[in-house]
Amino acid sequence: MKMACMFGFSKENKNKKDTVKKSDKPKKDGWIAKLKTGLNKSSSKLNEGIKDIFVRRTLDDETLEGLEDLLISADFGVETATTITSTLAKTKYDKEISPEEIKEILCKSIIEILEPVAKPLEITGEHKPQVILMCGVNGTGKTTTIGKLASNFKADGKSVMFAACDTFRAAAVEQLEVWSKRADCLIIKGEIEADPASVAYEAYQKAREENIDVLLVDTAGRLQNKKNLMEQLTKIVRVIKKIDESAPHNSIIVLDATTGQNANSQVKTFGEMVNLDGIIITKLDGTAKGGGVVSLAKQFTLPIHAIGIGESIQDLRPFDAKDFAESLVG
Ligand SMILES: Nc1nc2c(ncn2[C@@H]2O[C@H](COP(=O)(O)OP(=O)(O)OP(=O)(O)O)[C@@H](O)[C@H]2O)c(=O)[nH]1
Ligand SMILES: [Mg+2]
Repeated sequence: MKMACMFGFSKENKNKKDTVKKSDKPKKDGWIAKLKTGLNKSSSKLNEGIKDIFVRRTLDDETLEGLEDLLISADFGVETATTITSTLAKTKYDKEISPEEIKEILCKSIIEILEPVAKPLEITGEHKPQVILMCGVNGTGKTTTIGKLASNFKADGKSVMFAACDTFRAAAVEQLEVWSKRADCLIIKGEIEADPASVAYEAYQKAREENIDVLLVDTAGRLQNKKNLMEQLTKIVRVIKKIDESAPHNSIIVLDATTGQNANSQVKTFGEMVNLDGIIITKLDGTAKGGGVVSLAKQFTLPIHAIGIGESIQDLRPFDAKDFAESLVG
């Protein structure tokens, strides 16, 4: 079952959770409903647009162009929009086509783009601790996502530690402390305005001494154009590497789904600073720009590990291509 191995759970736990498959069903319905609500704006736009364009029911240059424009305006990005419309043109050009058929083909194309990147975040056991660095611009949901991840790892029997490397604001450390209590895990923090890299170093050493399974490193939100802050992020990575060259074992960018196309530039800039190897998308329960997720998948082919669909501890789910595409197309 998807939920069981979503964040790389152990075999025993997988089996244990598999046995509760049936009782999980209502929960799944619940979060899909949340996802659908979040994607409602995007899916209404797509549905109304498709209905308007295909009123004449033939796929020709004009309708194709209309569809391409619609996809671009729905945040899919030019490249994705062109790919989808040319796939459609190959099989259906000059043929009669209904809005329902368009939706079906669109859904299939989206699944094809998303499926290769829908990969769970795995705790492999290869490194102890597995160091997971979380980064991103201000307010995307890094700290909250760390709390949610920790809760999942703990439920799977892993020991978890937080490194509070957002040392700019006292409130940031306090927020992470609240999550450490909720998820029942350890936290290492420095003095306020301490060098975040030194906190990361200390936490990593402590986690090794205590044989911790997962070290989650919370960093301050930073705008891509703030050079010194971006350099500070690379310093955190450099210092972590002094302990183990292969760490951090995951560098994840947290993106806010309501941002749309700007998320692509965030991935690009952070990717120049740290070796990003995964994405988590939050706020898909809000008024998300769902097309943006497809655009991200197409442009970067980075794994999308999970999605946030609310503010509470249980509101993090594995990214499922089919569920997402179906909710987006409506
Ligand atoms: N609706 C919704 N809200 C979320 C989600 N994830 C986070 N939030 C909210 O977004 C706000 C910012 O979350 P934080 O976790 O503080 O974000 P951050 O990236 O750590 O912020 P900085 O440290 O200031 O950069 C909080 O109010 C969270 O509750 C989500 O999936 N859905
Ligand atoms: Mg934070």
